[in-house]
Amino acid sequence: MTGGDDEGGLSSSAQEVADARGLTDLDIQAALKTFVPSGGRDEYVMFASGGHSGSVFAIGIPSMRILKSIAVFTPESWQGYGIGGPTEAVLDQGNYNGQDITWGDTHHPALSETAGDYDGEFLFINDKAAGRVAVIDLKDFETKQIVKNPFSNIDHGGTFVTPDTEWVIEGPQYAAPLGGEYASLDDYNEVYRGYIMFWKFDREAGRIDESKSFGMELPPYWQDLCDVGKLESAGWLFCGSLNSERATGGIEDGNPPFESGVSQNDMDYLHIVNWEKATEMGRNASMTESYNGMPYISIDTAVAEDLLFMAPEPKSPHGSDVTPDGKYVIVSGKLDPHITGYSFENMMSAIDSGAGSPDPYGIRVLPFDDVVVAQIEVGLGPLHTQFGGDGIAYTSLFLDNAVAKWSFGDTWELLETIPTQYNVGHIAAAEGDTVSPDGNYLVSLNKWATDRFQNVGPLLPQNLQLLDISMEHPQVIYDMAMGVGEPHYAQIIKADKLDPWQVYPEIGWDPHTQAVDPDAAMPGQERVERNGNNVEIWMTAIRSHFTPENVEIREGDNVTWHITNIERAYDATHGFALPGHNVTLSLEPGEAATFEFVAGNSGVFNFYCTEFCSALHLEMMGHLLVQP
Ligand code: CUK
Ligand code: CUA
Repeated sequence: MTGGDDEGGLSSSAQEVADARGLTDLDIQAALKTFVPSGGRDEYVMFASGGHSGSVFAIGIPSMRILKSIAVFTPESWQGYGIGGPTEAVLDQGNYNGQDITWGDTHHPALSETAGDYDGEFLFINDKAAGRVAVIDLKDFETKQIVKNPFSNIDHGGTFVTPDTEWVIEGPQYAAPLGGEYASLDDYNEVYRGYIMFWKFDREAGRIDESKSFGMELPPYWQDLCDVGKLESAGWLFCGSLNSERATGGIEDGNPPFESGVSQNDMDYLHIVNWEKATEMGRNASMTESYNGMPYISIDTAVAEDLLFMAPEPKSPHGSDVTPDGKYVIVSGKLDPHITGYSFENMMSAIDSGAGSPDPYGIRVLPFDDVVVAQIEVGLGPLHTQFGGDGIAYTSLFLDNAVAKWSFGDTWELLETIPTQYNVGHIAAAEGDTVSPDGNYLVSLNKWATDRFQNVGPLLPQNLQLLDISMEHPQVIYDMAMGVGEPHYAQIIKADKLDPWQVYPEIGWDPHTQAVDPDAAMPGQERVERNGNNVEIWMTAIRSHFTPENVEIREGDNVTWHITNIERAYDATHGFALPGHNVTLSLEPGEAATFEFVAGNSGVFNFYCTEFCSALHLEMMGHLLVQP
């Protein structure tokens, strides 16, 4: 608080501001908790998926300011991502069926972990729309790799990582025949499947190694959110599912619509997978099948090798979340007002004792009563659970517009519900998926904003609400309009665990290889070389000119253009826009890029710098002259 004359109050001038703006005492407290002074820093960074924007957003906490959008599956001109420059090759990795895929639906970001704790090095994100996973390097907050699930064109339950990030796991969702090939819905039970992918992560290379990755076949139950075990449950993973009915829809033919067809049974199946054991055989040709060169473990092998078990879970579950101590898996049923707590220890005893009976695919379903330790009625529409440390958990209540706070471990009970506005999907707690959550902030990622913001037309932003959960009775302390994409999940990392570069380490840096590009244009070596119809250009950029400034070529030339920002100053980014050729680059200090094109049209094209980099930024331009 600003020093006031009256005990504990605001100084008269601050009080005048509060009075003039009609702020209550709670408003003032919320403002003081979330205000970060000019030039100050946030304590945490939240990485929120951007839904069908195909991006990821880095957001400061507690200020709730967007610090950066990270283009992943969708081209973004501001970052020069996927528009003419070298990052087109990153996007192209995700193409399939002979099509350029230029959008994605990001759902579940996963920060890399070391010993179950976020280490701030990498971020992984899935694309539900195409069954893809991307790797973002947190050295420069840029997307480095996209891998395509060879078995499935859709995913959902990932990404999540094993406690030391040896594996990035991509969980499935809607079932389809292997590789997305055709099969009639009449053959649903026999042919349609889910495929969970185990992507091997090579931390040294900063890439997923497809040659060491594999999949596992699962029944067509619509696997949903997954989480990986930790500490006591290390080596195992858990995925909910929501269509044990194996409904195939067809409202147009008089069948029950999916919304009721997949919700007729009282129980669905929590999938319990021994991932550690699976990784021992995932690349073993005698233990696996293969599709398009990628091995996968069949259901039969998974059953025979004790890799896959199930437990019943109440109606239409959504989230499956492992407690920080690894002892329990928490499941929320969308159509069940309870959270259900499963004990990992009990699962292991049930597995060892041989209890349970097989599902139609021969997978042993453990008896519900043997593995469940508690059920708490928390409210309507429970979806996702997060943890606050010390046996405290929070579950989003979509239908109740609230977050339930409850305790687990010694006593399982509902403590209170905290209203949020409105229709909360995921929630994210500070360091919430680690072995030691911080218990101070929680963000409610609300699907509907309705009446919370200025009307900006019929497409509304989402409403991200920051809650102070260190209070005895947690409260919303900030509403952030998320007007650039619908976040599904988010993870929140302590800001001081992130250590990104300020500028690229050396001049001529290729962010794709994270090394100096041997072909990079270097200061003093700028030139244009012609070899027949092939023209190669080495250009540098520094405040406030390109060298060379004018480039003369001929129609039909094959052009290879290298350009390097040779600045060493913090924040001295230059853009490079080449009108008429669909090229836009963002060149951060030190960064080198190469792009190629065929000079299709004669004419004069004014290229220019798109970042207002200096007082003479407008002079930072040049001519591409293409002779007829
Ligand atoms: S899902 Cu979106 S609210 Cu994709 Cu994690 Cu639950
Ligand atoms: Cu460089 Cu503007």
